[in-house]
Formats: sequence, C-alpha cells, structure tokens
Amino acid sequence: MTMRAAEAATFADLALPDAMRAAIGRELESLPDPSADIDRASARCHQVFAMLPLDLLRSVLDFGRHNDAPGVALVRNLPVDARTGPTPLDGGPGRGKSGFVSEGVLLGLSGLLGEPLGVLTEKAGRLIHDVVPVAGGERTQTNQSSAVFLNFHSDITYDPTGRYDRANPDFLVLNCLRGDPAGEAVTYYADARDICGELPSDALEILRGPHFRLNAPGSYTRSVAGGSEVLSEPVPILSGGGTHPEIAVSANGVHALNRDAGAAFERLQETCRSVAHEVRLEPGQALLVNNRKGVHARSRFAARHDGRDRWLQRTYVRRSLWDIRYRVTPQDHRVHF
Ligand SMILES: O=C(O)CCC(=O)C(=O)O
Ligand SMILES: [Fe+2]
Repeated sequence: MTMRAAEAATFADLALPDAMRAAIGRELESLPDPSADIDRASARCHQVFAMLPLDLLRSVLDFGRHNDAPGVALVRNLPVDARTGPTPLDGGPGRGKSGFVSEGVLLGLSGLLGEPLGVLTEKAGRLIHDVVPVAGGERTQTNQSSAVFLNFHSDITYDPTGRYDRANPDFLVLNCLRGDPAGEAVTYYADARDICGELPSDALEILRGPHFRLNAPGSYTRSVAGGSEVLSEPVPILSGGGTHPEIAVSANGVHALNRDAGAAFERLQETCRSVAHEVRLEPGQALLVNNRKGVHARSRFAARHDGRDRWLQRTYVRRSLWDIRYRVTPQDHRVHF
C-alpha cells in the first residue's frame, strides 16, 4: 500500500489490535450462513463489531457519516476463515469455506456504514458479491475482468429515470479473501476533492455541465439488452459544492456529447491516475469505498481460473433504503430491481 503524503486527508488507514482480531474471529466462527436470515446476521455482526476499540469504532462510523471524512479507508488485521477453499470460477459464491467469518466481517463493517442492498441484475440480487475473475469476462469493463485495466468508475445502477447515479450504492465494502498470487492486482481510489484540486478551471466547468451520457453497467446491458448500450440521460460528471464534490463515471463507457467534453473527460482520467491512492489487497484487509466522493479502478492482473485467483467479497451499502423504495422487490426488502 502506498499513500501520497499530501492527500492524507482523503485516505484512512485503520488496523485492529491482534487481541481484537482474535476475539472477533472467535465470535464469527459460529456465525450461521447469513443468507438464511440476513437481518439477524447483520444484527449479530453489529453486536460483535461493537467490541472494536472506541477510537477505531468511531473512525469507521465517522467514515460513514461525515461529509468531510476520507473517501477511502483500509481496515487491516481483520479475522479470516480457517479454510477459504478454492476461488469460485463462475462468479461465486464459493463452496469450500469452513464457515462465514469473511461474510461476518463484511456485514459487520457494512452495518457501521449503512444498509447492504441487492440489485437483481448484479450477482442475481445477492447481498454478498464475489468479485473474482471469470473466464470469458477477462476483457470486459466489469468486476469479472482481469486482462484489462478496469477504468476509474463509480458503481452505478441502471434506473428508468435515466439517472444511474441515484439508486446506486453510497458505499462499497471490499473484503479480501485471497490476494493476487502474482501481486499484480492494485485497487485505486481517486477522490473528487483531489481531482478538483488538480484540474484547470475550464475542464472543471465542462465536467460540471450535462455533456455526458453514461452506459449502464455491463451486468445490466448483458442481461437485459444483449450487450448493447443503454445510455443515461445527459448528466454532469462532477456535481455539488466546491468543498464537497460528487463524481459519477461509468466503467462501461462514457459518451461525451461534444469534442470539448471528450477532451475534458480524457483529462479527468489522467488526473485520476495522478492523484489515486493505491492498495494491493491481502487477506484480512477490507477497503471501505465511498462511491460518491471518488472513483475507483483496478489494474490488470493475470487470472489462471484454477481456484487460486484473487478473490474479494463485496457489499453495496446505502445509508438508507428509503429513497430507493420505488425499486424494491416484493420478495425481499433489501433486494431491488
Ligand atoms: O477488484 C477491485 O479491486 C475492484 C473491482 C470493482 O470495481 C468493484 O468491485 O466494484
Ligand atoms: Fe467498481
């Protein structure tokens, strides 16, 4: 993990004391399969994570609640499962785990930020997503990829209103079960505050105008549109006040509506690379990602599809499910169209 000293304010580095890792691990060893009753599991994980040392607990809560908090936080020295089993080849879930410690860690951290939610077109509506390289998806701009740089993006959600940056998660939590054996895979995070500090004012003005159409996520276009583009209405990339900018970028293609907008978007991508924090996730580490304050990316890495590839588990989290109630499925109050 490297961190640019000047941007310390947009990155938080948190670690559990060894005794706390062991204590939380012991409690989570007996966690039943959370998918059987996710609200009960989430309540139980809340109880377990309440034993975090006060300053650490407060840092995670602050990350979720404060506008001036960092956009990304690494949490280290988390408990892991006794046996992880092979990395799933098919996009998950895994079948060889000894228990549900990693799921418990994910739900415990997620519950301190807000409410995990599912979307039917993303991992079949599951609340715990497995992020693993999938054969056939190597070169896509989705979390199945490995052979390409996954561009700086926000996790967006197709919505019939034409805005894909409204029903999407406020946060992503990424918990690492298996690191990339070759150590190549890097996760990047570029905070919009740092991006705005670097970009010239003419580029910023263009990026703040509705000169862009975002393509829906690959998981959506694949399942609903046979892979064709499904574009948003014209939207700005940057919005919100000068000190608290929000950014929305799609991984799966951004259409700039004129040449100046295209040039400004190119400039944005370069700037993301120059200000980004970098993390090589390892087992026992989780990354808390604010999906509005910044954009994330992932380097290319080698996938062998042999059960030993890099493996993350992910949740999508919103502070509140209220604003997306128009999308809820009748079957499950956490799962949305
Ligand atoms: O693999 C990573 O590090 C991040 C992938 C990603 O963009 C995501 O899971 O949303
Ligand atoms: Fe993503």
